[in-house]
Amino acid sequence: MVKEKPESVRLYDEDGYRRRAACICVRNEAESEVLLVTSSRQPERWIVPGGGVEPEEDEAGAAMREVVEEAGVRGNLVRCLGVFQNEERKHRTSVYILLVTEEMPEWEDSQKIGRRRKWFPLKEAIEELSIYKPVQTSYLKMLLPSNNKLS
Ligand code: U71
Ligand code: MG
Repeated sequence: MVKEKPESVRLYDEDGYRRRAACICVRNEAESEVLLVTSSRQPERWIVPGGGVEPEEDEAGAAMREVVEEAGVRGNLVRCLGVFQNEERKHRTSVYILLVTEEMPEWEDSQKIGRRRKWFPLKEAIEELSIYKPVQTSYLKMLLPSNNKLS
């Protein structure tokens, strides 16, 4: 299912949920620091960079494109954490871990809308998101060491 919006095209899955993709950008293999960006509409709030999947791209490609546009970083995809549903906003986001190798000094959204980026210790990022972004909070929590260890 395809629906036009002013600047881009929104794609929907078979259940009518908008398809999104996002990257949890990590600074090192310990995954102890993550990169958040400011919200487009409320620049004092921090969010996980991501956005709508566009025609003729897959979820992983969309996730990497979105972080280039919104956060100005590139890197290597480490793994997919899963697909996370936001029942209130009716979208589903495929979430990847991206190990960042390059931070561009300027990027599309820094120039267009003054979007900022900042590294947060994982626990602080979870605190930042917990009020306004419960679904993003849920996938960041999957990186906590207590959810991660084999033993
Ligand atoms: C916004 C909508 C919006 C979404 C947008 C959300 O523009 P953006 O990339 O920063 O993200 O704003 P946010 O998360 O930065 O505060 O939320 P809002 O509460 O301001 O309405 O997300 P949601 O309400 O659907 O959760 O989605 P649409 O449907 O208004 O476009 O843009 P998104 O999903 O990231 O898409 P893209 O491709 O523009 O980055
Ligand atoms: Mg977005």
